[in-house]
Formats: sequence, C-alpha cells, structure tokens
Amino acid sequence: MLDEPLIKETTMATTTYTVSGMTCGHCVNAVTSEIQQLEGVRDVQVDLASGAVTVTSEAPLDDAAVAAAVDEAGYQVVS
Ligand SMILES: [Cu+2]
Repeated sequence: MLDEPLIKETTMATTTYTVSGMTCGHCVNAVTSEIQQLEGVRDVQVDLASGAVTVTSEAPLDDAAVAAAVDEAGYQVVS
C-alpha cells in the first residue's frame, strides 16, 4: 500500500507519467484509484503541483492501458 517503502524494487518497474487536469486531492484520488486497478500495479504516487504520476508495478506497464485508466478518471496523460 501507500505506506510501503519504495526501496525493494528488485523486480519492480517504475514509470513516471505526466497527467494534465488534476487540480485537487479529489483528482489525485481518482487517478490513483483507477491506475491501482491495473494488473500488477503496486504503488501510485502523484505530485499534484507538477502532474507527475509515478507508478510502481511488478512488470513494465502498457502505456496505453495507463492512459486509458487516466482517461477513465477524467484526465489525460500528456507524456
Ligand atoms: Cu480535483
């Protein structure tokens, strides 16, 4: 969960996406919960100020699947 240290990433993949449109904690929660539903996702960290969404997963993620999840939440992956 979110309080789990990000240190033990021996087999973990970490990818950072930039998401546009997030303005508050509610937006962060919406994006986080959608991405967490993706297969293999272990952790999602969102920096609201920059729009950076860092996803830690058991295997490299399909960028299209992440973009779709963000879109489902009502936001957009811009990079
Ligand atoms: Cu919001």
